[in-house]
Amino acid sequence: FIGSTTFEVTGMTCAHCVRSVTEEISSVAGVESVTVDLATGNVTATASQPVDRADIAAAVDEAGYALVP
Ligand code: 9UX
Repeated sequence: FIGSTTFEVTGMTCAHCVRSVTEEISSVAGVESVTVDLATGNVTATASQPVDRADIAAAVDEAGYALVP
């Protein structure tokens, strides 16, 4: 994706979860900002260069959570 995209992430239950997911996704090359809504699991990421969705999924997995397909 490029621009702004919203993903759904399951398993986040606290502010530490939000921090972990935010940091992992932020480390993906090309990602410029990450916003997480804990209540809904919605994660909005922005990128100014193409980012592969699979890299986001891998980052979410690395943090210990799951990206809804
Ligand atoms: Mo958010 Mo935890 O936990 O073990 S980081 S519930």
